[in-house]
Amino acid sequence: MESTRRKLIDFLSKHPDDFVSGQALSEHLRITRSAIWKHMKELEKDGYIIESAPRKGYRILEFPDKLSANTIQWGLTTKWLGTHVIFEESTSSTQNMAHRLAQEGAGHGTVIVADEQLKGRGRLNRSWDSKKGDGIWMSLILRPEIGPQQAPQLTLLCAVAIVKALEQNTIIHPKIKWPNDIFVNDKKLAGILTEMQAEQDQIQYIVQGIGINVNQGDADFQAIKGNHPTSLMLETGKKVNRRLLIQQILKQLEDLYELYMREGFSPVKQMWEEKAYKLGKSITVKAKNEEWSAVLKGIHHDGALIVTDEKGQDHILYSAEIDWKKGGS
Ligand code: BTX
Repeated sequence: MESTRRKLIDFLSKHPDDFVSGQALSEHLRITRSAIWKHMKELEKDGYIIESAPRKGYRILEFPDKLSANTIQWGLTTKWLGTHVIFEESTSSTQNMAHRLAQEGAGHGTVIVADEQLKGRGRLNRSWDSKKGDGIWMSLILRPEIGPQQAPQLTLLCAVAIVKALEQNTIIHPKIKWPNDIFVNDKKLAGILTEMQAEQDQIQYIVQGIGINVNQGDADFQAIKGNHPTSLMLETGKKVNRRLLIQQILKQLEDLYELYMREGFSPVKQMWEEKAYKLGKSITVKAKNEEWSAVLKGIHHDGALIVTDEKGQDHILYSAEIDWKKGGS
């Protein structure tokens, strides 16, 4: 049933501006025309707006922004990332769900998406505001064959994939703030939370959380302290379709992940540095209860941050907060 609907969407998507006749659909899918009609009605329940015209057939007028496991999977062009999608209207955190599912054996590439998180979280247990219906709140289960010390590279890889998908889908050109944030016009648009379960030298699984503000307005951000938050709608002036963006992020992520597995971190490092926020600029480093000024130089081959202090000495930082307000440009 579901695979028929998926084929139906795929077929109609290939003719975005034209009507496709009931006869052509029925021949392509090898089902009756009345079965086609019933499937169209089901698609409308999932939020598709379908125009049907006598003697012409059907065409999709609008793809749904409404998220469901089906709408995320239909039209998804990945090979393994998202072959299993779990969708919840509301959950405490997709990270928690992903950990539970991974412990129960969920496979590499499982994707968990929620329309709302009641206890979304960022790094160091900071809270992540996850308003209903307006953002992308999702976690991926990955089982990479890499050492635990390489896991931070996946945060950087994920950030590059998100930026590429945003550039493909919108007019903005976001930047990546090490280690896990996406910024646009000096405001925080998205964050990544990579959590790992490992034993000795082996990763059991990684849960990669992605939070992107999509259609919030200014009023939605009043309770958020710290960096100025922003959304895609605030930056682009129009609503952005979350389903399409999720599909593009998953596709970019899968492609980059495969490149990383084939060629290592080096190509990802290069792409990351091209999109890096404040590269070559003055920043403030906050680490181990100290604050000092430095210039952001780049990332190390293992994903750590390289900064140059005021005496010209390079430092490799594995965990630190970077800020730029006191650091000047
Ligand atoms: P982070 O620790 O870099 O950012 C958390 C900080 O960002 C908060 O302390 C607050 O100042 C600010 N903040 C909170 N909510 C927002 C928001 N919506 N937009 C901008 N700034 C905000 C970043 O952590 C990693 C976030 C990952 C979120 C995803 S959503 C899906 C998955 N599930 C889950 O619980 N977390 C991840």
